[in-house]
Amino acid sequence: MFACCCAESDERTKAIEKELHKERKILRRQIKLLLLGSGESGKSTFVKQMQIIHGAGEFTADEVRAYRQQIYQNVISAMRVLLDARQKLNIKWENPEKAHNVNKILRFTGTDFMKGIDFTTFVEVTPIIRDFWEDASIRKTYEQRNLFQISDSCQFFFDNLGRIAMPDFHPTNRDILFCRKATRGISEHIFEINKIPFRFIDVGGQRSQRQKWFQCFADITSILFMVASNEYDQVILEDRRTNRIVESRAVFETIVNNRAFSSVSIILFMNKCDLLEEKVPKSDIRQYLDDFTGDHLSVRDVQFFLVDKFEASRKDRARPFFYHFTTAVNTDNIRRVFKDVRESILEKNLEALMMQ
Ligand SMILES: Nc1nc2c(ncn2[C@@H]2O[C@H](COP(=O)(O)OP(=O)(O)O)[C@@H](O)[C@H]2O)c(=O)[nH]1
Ligand SMILES: [Mg+2]
Repeated sequence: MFACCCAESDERTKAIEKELHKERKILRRQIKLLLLGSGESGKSTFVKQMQIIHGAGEFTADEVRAYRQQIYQNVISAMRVLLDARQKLNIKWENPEKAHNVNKILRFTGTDFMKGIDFTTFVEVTPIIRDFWEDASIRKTYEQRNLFQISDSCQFFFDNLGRIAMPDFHPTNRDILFCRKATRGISEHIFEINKIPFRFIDVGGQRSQRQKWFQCFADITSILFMVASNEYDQVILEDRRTNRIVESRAVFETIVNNRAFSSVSIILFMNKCDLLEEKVPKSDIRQYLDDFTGDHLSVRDVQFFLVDKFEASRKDRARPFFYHFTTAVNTDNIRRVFKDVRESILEKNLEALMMQ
């Protein structure tokens, strides 16, 4: 009886070992990519692109419905910010009559946004929002947006207001890519690409969220570090004082020099190239980063200055350094860049597997 029991447990052990071996094999093959970078750099937008390129290609009906509400929220809260900023910057109304409608927008509170804005509420205020957006004083305020905190995507939504306010508005992938929703906590997304599971870990980027980052540090294949390259003339939301590039570089410095990542490849994404191109001719980088050298009107010079600035924060200069210039809302751009990234990651992973 004793022997029989042993044989049985032997069988079981073997089965468990086989199972474990299989799991380990899958885990070893799995690529785990951690997206890091400060708030609004484009991490979640990058994950949306993965869903479009390597996932279902579109968003589920529930997701689309939620994004529709979130877009209403984006529009109203951006106009709230503009109205508030106009007053603080003391920009005179071109037409003082407009002041009568201000409270119809300012009355929306954080609780309204939490509960969600429904269609009826949204269409009620759409004509007022359109009227404000066409107003010269609000445009003047918007021109000075580096002085206050407003989402980069608001112009896209204001310019598409007629379509968004239609009863049958169905957000397209493009609308969803532009939609802003701050990430809280950690979310994981798995896409199988050519039979290899890619696990993307998206985290909140603001200061209060960053202590959660270390929970995701085990078994990382690569870190994709996002930087909004257009934010050189802006300060961070958290303290409204620190230059956004200075903050982002400081975060990069702690990640890139962290011993836990000595064998992890870190790839820098200099994102928001489209917005950088618009900004460079209008806003002189030398006013904000006085160590700038080169032609301040050249987008290329600004881009390489920023890359050098991040690269210089690395203590181990012998490690390879990878970077890409990206526009995360552009699907073709991300498809091309991620193909490159994927190939280099797989190559490195294969080398690591062979060494085991
Ligand atoms: N124009 C433009 N907008 C971008 C780009 N990348 C991200 N955004 C927008 O910037 C906002 C913040 O992006 P998000 O992915 O939420 O940043 P996260 O905080 O790093 O996750 C969203 O409204 C995006 O649509 C880009 O390359 N170009
Ligand atoms: Mg996010």
